[in-house]
Amino acid sequence: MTSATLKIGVVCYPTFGGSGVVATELCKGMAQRGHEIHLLSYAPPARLSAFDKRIHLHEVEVSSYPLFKYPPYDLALASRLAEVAEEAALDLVHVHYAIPHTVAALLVKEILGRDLPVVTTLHGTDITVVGQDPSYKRVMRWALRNSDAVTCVSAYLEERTRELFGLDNAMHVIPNFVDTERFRPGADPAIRGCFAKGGERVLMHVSNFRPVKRAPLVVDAFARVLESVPATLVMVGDGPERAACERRAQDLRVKDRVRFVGAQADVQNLLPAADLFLLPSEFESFGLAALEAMACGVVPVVTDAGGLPEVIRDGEDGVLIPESRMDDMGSVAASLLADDPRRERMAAAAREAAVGRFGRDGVVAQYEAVYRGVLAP
Ligand code: GMT
Repeated sequence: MTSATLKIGVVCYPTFGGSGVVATELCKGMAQRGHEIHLLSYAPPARLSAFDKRIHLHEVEVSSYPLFKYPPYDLALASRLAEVAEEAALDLVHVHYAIPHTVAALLVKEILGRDLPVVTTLHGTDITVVGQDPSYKRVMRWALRNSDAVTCVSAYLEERTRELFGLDNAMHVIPNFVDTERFRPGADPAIRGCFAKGGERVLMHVSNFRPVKRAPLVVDAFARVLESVPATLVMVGDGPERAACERRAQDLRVKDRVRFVGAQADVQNLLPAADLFLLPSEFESFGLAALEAMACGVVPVVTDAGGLPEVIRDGEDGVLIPESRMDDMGSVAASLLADDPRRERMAAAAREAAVGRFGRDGVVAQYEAVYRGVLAP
């Protein structure tokens, strides 16, 4: 069964959040290995840009009814997944982000009454934030115990999962990955020129602006940088804290130096235009956006928290700032910008790390091994 083509059902969120990005990139990687993918989501995933004959998209529609204050997405997903599993004769289902995807997939297994292995990939907030909510915790524990395999995107997340859910099942740590052909150094002069008209430095932040990202701290750090280095800050993405960032930029009188470009599907074209990437998150189970920056040869300056130290080696291919010194993010960034040879050395090491440790093919192969494992008699 090692070389047989697999029919894989994949469930994910379609948004720009990391779990949707990883799921979509993994679909592309699996399709390239010849597998047939059936991707279910409530909208086309943001990163699914080009047509691929091996990737079949199935949108999940949730109908509303006057009685439903909360339309049951999980049931609509389970119904659609059951149809697809039957019609396409799926071999297994891989869900990204446990809530509510794992429960829907386990329900389908019951509905079909046949062995349909369920692989759950935990991404972070499904364990550390949402999963801790008493409204979901017991169901989450059951879902994780009943998955045929559970994978975590970092050793940190595996440890947190064990600790928070008291699990003793085997879990696989499989890091996130980046397509280093698409994400590569070399800024488009037109894009760089549009951010740095007068040759100033470019700092960038990419996120969904959720509170855990602490995006307003990026603006604080940038204001500090401006005290000694002419620069532009590019804020990519959108979400609940974007307005707070805009206000902060106004209050600190740096608004004319900050560009809010909103959510972008082709971040691989923007990232190479940056000199530094700032991510002051409270924690990250992995920090995919930082890895994508590294692949583009952009030095990440991030919080020393969660799984980030598994991605970035402090002082070698990026900078990890301890929580107690977050106020120093601006001065750390300014000193890197003032020392080009050091920054360039780190940028080259960052690219090398992305290619060597987090390249797509090696990681996709690890997921395939998990699939083969759950299918083994
Ligand atoms: O918080 C986000 O950025 C979204 C979230 C998701 O699941 O969509 O991201 C989590 O998963 C990413 C992909 O595995 C990781 O790179 C992020 O670190 C993780 N976010 C957090 O842990 C806060």
